[in-house]
Amino acid sequence: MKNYEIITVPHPALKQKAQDVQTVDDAIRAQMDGMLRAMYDAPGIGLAANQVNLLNRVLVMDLSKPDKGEEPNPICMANPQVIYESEDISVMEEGCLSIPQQYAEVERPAIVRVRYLDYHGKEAELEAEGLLSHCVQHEIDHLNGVLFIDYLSSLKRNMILKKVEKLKKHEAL
Ligand code: GNR
Ligand code: NI
Repeated sequence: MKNYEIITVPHPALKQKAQDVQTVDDAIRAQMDGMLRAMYDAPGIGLAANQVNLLNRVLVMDLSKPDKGEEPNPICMANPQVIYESEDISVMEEGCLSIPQQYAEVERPAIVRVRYLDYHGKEAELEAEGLLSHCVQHEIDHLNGVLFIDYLSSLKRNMILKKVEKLKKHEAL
């Protein structure tokens, strides 16, 4: 399995729009496996292709808590599309593996329904609320070149970008 490195801001791939995959073949499945590995290692609850410098519309998530003895519950998506979003808004503190150690409250539709191709290339749907809803929207944003800091004021965004720059200098992230 390939070892994927997670890129951090200001890498240009994080600002680019990823392209649909044609079919979920063995190469895409290998990518999903490698992304899950990178996500579990980080650790994080989601990862989008842009974050490993690949510009196809693939994302992975797992909200299980292995430290609490829970079984893994990986969710792999290709070509995800939001087909419903609630009027209701949810506010939650978000973080991002590509913006290390920075957190901010983000407002999103509380409930979304997403249509996608699963690990086997089969069409599937997921209705999400709570943390899963924030996570899947955060990952789909990545595929569109959007980061959670893009929802903040430019003052807050620039503060966060400067903090990450400092972190990278001091810890060689
Ligand atoms: O690990 C992650 N946690 C998280 C928390 C709240 C909302 C979204 C996320 S996704 C993030 C991993 C990541 O950067 N995915 O792109
Ligand atoms: Ni992220």
